[in-house]
Amino acid sequence: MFQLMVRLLRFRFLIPVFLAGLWLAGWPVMSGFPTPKKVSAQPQTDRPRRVEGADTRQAPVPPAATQPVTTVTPTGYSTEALDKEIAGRFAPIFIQSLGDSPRFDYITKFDFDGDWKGTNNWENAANQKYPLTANVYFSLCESQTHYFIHYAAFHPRDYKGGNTKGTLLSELFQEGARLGGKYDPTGLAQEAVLAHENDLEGCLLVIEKSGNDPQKGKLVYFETLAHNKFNQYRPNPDTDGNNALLYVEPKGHGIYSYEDGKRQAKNQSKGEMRYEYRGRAEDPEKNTTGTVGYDLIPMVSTLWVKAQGSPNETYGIENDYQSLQLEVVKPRKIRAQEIKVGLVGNAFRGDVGGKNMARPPWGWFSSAERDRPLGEWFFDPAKVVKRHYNLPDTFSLAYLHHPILGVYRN
Ligand SMILES: [Ca+2]
Ligand SMILES: [Ca+2]
Repeated sequence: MFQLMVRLLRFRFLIPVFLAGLWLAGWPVMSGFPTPKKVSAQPQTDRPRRVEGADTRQAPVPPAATQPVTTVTPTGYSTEALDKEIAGRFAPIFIQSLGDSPRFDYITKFDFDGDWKGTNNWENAANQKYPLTANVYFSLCESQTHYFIHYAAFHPRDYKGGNTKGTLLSELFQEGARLGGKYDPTGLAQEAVLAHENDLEGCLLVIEKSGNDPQKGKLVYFETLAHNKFNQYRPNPDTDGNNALLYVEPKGHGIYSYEDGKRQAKNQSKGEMRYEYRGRAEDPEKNTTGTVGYDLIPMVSTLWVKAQGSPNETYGIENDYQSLQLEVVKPRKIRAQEIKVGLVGNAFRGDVGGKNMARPPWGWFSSAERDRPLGEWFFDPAKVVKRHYNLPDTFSLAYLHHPILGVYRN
């Protein structure tokens, strides 16, 4: 007890520094955007936000297996090229707002610096010898009636709160947490000002199938992730078509549906960059048109593979997802199947502005639905979308293709 008192006294000088930091950061002025074009979804409780990376929940123990457990085989399957083609056909357009440091707002890949180490990305993002070529991650699964495609945009830095000030504040928060202090009773300050190494944000597109020809599919719903909350939308026929038009915040990189108007534009200090899928990864710093072509990278053979066998240089934290219960389409019938996932890395290794602060899509969660199993939005999007949009039973929950979980179309 005496030792604890001594430690607390030793760090008491941080309190005024921390309060001054909050004042410098302009908190609580910085907060998330109201969401445009929202559809009525399930009632959502207004719970305090939490910082990315702070979630330590375990997936609940699923019911007993009804079918033999399938081994997850993350790499190499025969229709990889088809999946990329489908993901390319419906690839969103990202309007990336540019803040004070445009280079840190360019969408790129985790290994932009030639390695899979997470702890040198903050530093290497500032090194001009590494081009931040335009890449977006994707993962596709397919039910009887729909395609579900997750897209994820990586940035080496989340610099909300500033490149220096934000990290200083983050470290003060970490120190506060280490000492057991409750310096942020609302939870809002953490989300508003924390800068950190590595940043992955994204969206989920729902495509209604028309027979087996992906070209005839139609975008019917999409959801985005911003500030630990999933936002639900229906496509706007004037702007979205089959390719959702998305707005990516500067600095913190939360994603929303794009709104034409001043509200989103007021946050950009250096204009914006339009990212369109072109099947090649262009360099925004060599671009003079304001539109840059991006390439798609499958998560299944990159981020997902690296998440097996963590902790490692890419992932600093793992989570035991245990097993999932999904409906899987087998020849001529649908079966409930238990699929073992087990230990998987679920926070990228990073050490600037706090440890392991950014998460891959299976680590994303919504503060509005904290009672749901971690990773459900990624692993079982059919069930989540059916719930969010109150869809009828004609919306299939049975997967015929889910390569991340080792389920492949016949
Ligand atoms: Ca690296
Ligand atoms: Ca972020």
